[in-house]
Amino acid sequence: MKQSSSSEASATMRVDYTSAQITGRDLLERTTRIGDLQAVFADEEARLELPPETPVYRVQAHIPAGEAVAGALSFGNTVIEPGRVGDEYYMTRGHFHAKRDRGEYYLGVSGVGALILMDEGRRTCWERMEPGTVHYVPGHTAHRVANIGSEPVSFIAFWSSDAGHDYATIASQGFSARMREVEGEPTLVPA
Ligand code: PAN
Ligand code: ZN
Repeated sequence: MKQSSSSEASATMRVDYTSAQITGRDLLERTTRIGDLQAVFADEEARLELPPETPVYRVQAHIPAGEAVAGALSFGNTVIEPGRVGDEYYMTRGHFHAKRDRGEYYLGVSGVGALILMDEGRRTCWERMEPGTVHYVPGHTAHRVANIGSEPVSFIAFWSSDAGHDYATIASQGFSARMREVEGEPTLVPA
């Protein structure tokens, strides 16, 4: 009788590296629309002029161990449509991780994006995201992505399952700078 065995198991998930679309089971999916983004963009009047059902970004997430297990990893995608609210590019809501020391990787898949990073001293910088770029979001750093191109922006993210998302701090204090179109160029403008 054999003491041990080995066998090939097939991967249960796949990623399309042209669109970041994930297929497989146990995927959470969420679409965030203009109507969900109250007070996120500077020009609230311009936001209210857009149809509230307009999709801004969608996320797929695979969190196999749930969100409470230290050491477990999750991954997902984000696809942000091109567009602007006033002169500010469509972007994600943005957050700190609730467990502040948890970092994250973002991998650019399609389109041209701006990863906006803000540390706890409210120092803000940005990195251009393009197909193939790799971005490390350190702990203690708020992060959001703006679509600064004319095609959808997509990226894949990997994070600690127990990181948690603190949206409240950004909702009350915002980022210290915003990605706006200034003279035709994406520009990080102090808020
Ligand atoms: C990402 C983000 C995703 C959507 O998966 O959750 O880009 O952005 P908001 O969560 O700010 O709406 C991530 O950073 N996870 O930790
Ligand atoms: Zn995050």
